[in-house]
Amino acid sequence: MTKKSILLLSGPNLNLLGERQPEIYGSNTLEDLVELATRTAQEAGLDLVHHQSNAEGELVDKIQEARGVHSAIIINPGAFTHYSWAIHDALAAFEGVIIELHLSNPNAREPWRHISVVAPVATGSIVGFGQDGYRIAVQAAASALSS
Ligand code: CA2
Repeated sequence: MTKKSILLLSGPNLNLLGERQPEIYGSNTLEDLVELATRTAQEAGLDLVHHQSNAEGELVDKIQEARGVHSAIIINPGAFTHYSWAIHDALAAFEGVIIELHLSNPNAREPWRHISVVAPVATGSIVGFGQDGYRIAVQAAASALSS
């Protein structure tokens, strides 16, 4: 049987992690977080592919291309979380497990961050656990895929 795989998607500005605002997002770089997620996936017997983009259309393309290829999508959509109906619609067309992931807890921040247009089409959301969220999200995807 072929190995199941997870697509990890990172939205705008997450490539700047580790450079600014460590009090909100921690001091790890995106590379550190991807390494943690990859290691956790390997422990669960899953492959993991990562893609970061600052462009909404590129993220939509990656979500569309994931159909029939990846079993789960873990997505930190960055600020697109709060208004991208294009990402919402693309995720709604994906038949596998979808996990929304945030380093911070947007619900405890500015009011405009309290809305997520991704949450309604996600299997579940993991927010506020900092870097641990990347491990927890992969474990949650692995568990959902095995049930
Ligand atoms: O908490 C999260 O993971 C967020 O998705 C991060 C987004 C934010 O817009 C969401 O509301 C919550 C922002 C990512 C930008 O990260 C930066 C990191 C360092 C310097 C500047 C931005």
